[in-house]
Amino acid sequence: MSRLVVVSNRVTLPQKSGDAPAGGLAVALQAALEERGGIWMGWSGKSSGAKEPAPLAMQTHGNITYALTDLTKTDVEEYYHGFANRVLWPICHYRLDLAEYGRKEMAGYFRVNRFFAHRLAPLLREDDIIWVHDYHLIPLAAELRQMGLKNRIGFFLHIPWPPADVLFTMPVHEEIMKGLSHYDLVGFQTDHDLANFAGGLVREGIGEALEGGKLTSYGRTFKGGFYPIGIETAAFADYAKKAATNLIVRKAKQSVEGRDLIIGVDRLDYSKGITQRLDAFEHFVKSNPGHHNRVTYLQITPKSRSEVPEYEQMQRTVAEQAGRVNGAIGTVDWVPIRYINRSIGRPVLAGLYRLARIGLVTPLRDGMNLVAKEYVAAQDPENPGVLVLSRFAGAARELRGALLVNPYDIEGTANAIARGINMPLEERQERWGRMMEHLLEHDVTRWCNDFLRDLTAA
Ligand code: ADQ
Repeated sequence: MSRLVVVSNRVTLPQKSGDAPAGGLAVALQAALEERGGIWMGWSGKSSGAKEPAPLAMQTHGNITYALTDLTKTDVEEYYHGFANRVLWPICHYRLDLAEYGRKEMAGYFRVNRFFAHRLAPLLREDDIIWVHDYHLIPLAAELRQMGLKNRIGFFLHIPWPPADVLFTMPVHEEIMKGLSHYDLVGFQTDHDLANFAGGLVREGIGEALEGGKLTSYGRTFKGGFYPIGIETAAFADYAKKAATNLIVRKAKQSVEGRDLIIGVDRLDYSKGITQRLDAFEHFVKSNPGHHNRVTYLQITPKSRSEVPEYEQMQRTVAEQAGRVNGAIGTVDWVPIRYINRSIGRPVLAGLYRLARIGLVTPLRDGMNLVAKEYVAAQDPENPGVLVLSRFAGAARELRGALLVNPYDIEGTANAIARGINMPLEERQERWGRMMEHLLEHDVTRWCNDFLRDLTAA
């Protein structure tokens, strides 16, 4: 079996004893690397003012070597905050209005990808299989090919791929599409993202979709596929079951005694639709007086990307909105919204999902959304809760037992909350059973194996 080399913007180092367990994606990639032997390369998260970052820092654990590179401050500003998070992220989430193009940032993005390629190449063997992750590193294969590398290289995009009319507003869209044609396999979360990508190639007159999932553009033939990412379903269900004895989960349970809990868990990001969701909750309470003082909405949202102005602004907006709604509908003995800005370990998170009667997952656009899957996996089969899910999350194409909503439709989402809270046990069990069966079969290990199987065969 060939050695596997994973490249991603950030690397998850192995857990030390006593650490909270890592997320499913990291665990699955580490397992694949351990089995085949391999390297995981990425940015260390550190930056310095030096012109040239320090040499790669290498750590070997078992069969895996972790290769971490620092970046310069300018690199981080231009490549990471600049182009990746202020151009590609909004464009891929259909937010043309938030994209900020700058020549400097675009150049920085391609420069850092070249830098990654130069740091990676000396570590590679001829028959290594290389798996590149996500929007930060789209041009990496082109840079490696330029250096003469013939290895099999696959790419997986964790976020959505937009339709041509959205993508083409980006000045360097052609270079980005060209970058993808240097891979042997390009994987998306859903058939919809793949169709958008193939449609863009055809629209621009630079490529064609052939039989058997093959695509051709810029004189290269490569494979396009969709691989909906899963979670560590069985392990997560187990955390949830065992969490009943956890002190934090017990305290949370006590504190919502006699009320239905609604839970939202998201990184603070405009794509997650948090403000629309708070509006929908407020509308639900106002239009269902019978539920006054009978529901608690817990929104757990660790801050992210605070260096980007839109995110900093959003932190203020959401906090103010939660305060305003609590002021408007709360009473002396009822705080309707609990808004928490911290990260929570997976076993406790699983326990909190299990306490919640409704999992409210309403992104405006999301590649997949793992929270939706975690919420389902955490439920008690005897008394499962209801998933209210945005139709614009990749997960909506799989989780057919959810109540699907349009997150822009505040009243529609409020109605779905009401329907979920009033749903009879039998219907909840039937819907949950269908989703859980799917999640057990399509877990993150299967996702990883499916992608690697197709990459090996590509
Ligand atoms: P994200 O945008 O980060 O991922 P998501 O899929 O929901 O979105 O994953 C978030 C993860 O962070 C979940 O595992 C969740 O449990 C965890 N998390 C969120 N808030 C937390 C908190 N307060 N404490 C602890 N953990 C928390 C990107 C894409 C998604 C895609 C994934 C994987 O945007 O669409 O599903 O990658 O491919």
